[in-house]
Amino acid sequence: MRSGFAAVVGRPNVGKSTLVNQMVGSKVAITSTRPQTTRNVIRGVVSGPDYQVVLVDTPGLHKPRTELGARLNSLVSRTLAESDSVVFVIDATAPIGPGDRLVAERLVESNARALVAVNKVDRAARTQVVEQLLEAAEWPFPHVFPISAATGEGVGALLEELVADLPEGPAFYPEGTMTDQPETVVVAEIVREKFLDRLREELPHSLVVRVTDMSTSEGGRIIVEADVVVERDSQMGIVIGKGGRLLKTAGTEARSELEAIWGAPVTLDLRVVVERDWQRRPQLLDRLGFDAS
Ligand SMILES: Nc1nc2c(ncn2[C@@H]2O[C@H](COP(=O)(O)OP(=O)(O)OP(=O)(O)O)[C@@H](O)[C@H]2O)c(=O)[nH]1
Ligand SMILES: [Mg+2]
Repeated sequence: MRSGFAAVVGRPNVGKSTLVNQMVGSKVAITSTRPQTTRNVIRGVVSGPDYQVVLVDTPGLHKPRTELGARLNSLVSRTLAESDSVVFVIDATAPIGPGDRLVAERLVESNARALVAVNKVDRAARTQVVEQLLEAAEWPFPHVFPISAATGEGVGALLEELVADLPEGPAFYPEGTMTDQPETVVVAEIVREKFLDRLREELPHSLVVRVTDMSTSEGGRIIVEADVVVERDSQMGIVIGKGGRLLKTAGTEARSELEAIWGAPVTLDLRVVVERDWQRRPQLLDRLGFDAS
């Protein structure tokens, strides 16, 4: 049996979480068109007859501007230090830039044997993909794979190489496990996802969701209460939307997804609250579950 932990790293928005979901075969991490969607380390488990790879999805590495950003970056460093291997994801639809080079440098510094995944080939021109592959091949990493995390193209070959690189070891999770996240976190993330693509500019970053209560009624209905936390009074109205429309649409979508997962009726009670500048305040970050390094 081969087993181990593989960190999935890269700059924001390159498709790390989409890749983890594709490899696990189930949605364990939320995704969006907004950079910095992922804000904690999420483990997705891929089990085969003679292997278990624990993929560790990480927040996109970036130049931090807030206390939150700094905490997210140090989370990535710690994950790298604890991993057996690394998948370094870049985006074929945009030229390799300073953001990607920053990640490459960090990987070289930490002596990681990274597999480079050139992602989103389904949306890139052939010449663009070839150019990226050539450029990525100049980094001192052993393999470069063209993939599409969205369609699954090339993902099998990447997984095969990842497994071949793993040390001999036991399974870390029981068969059938797909993620290590507590249910309240999964629920909060699903709710947050429904807002992300609908919000503009800085607002996606200002949003955090906290499940405050979960219970099951006698009839088997699951009742979830959650706070949708923003940073400023002015953001409250935007999140609620005209006549409550945005809150309602996002809430309905989240509720349907939860009903599909649980196979039970769900009541989702969302409350919008303001916690001023939570991204910059260490105590609030602690309370919202973002560990300090
Ligand atoms: N066309 C296409 N789109 C993709 C592919 N992979 C990811 N995307 C899209 O790219 C966007 C970002 O994907 P995510 O998986 O959230 O990216 P991420 O790297 O996890 O982003 P952060 O968590 O913010 O660092 C989403 O809109 C995805 O649907 C792909 O292979 N093809
Ligand atoms: Mg992500």
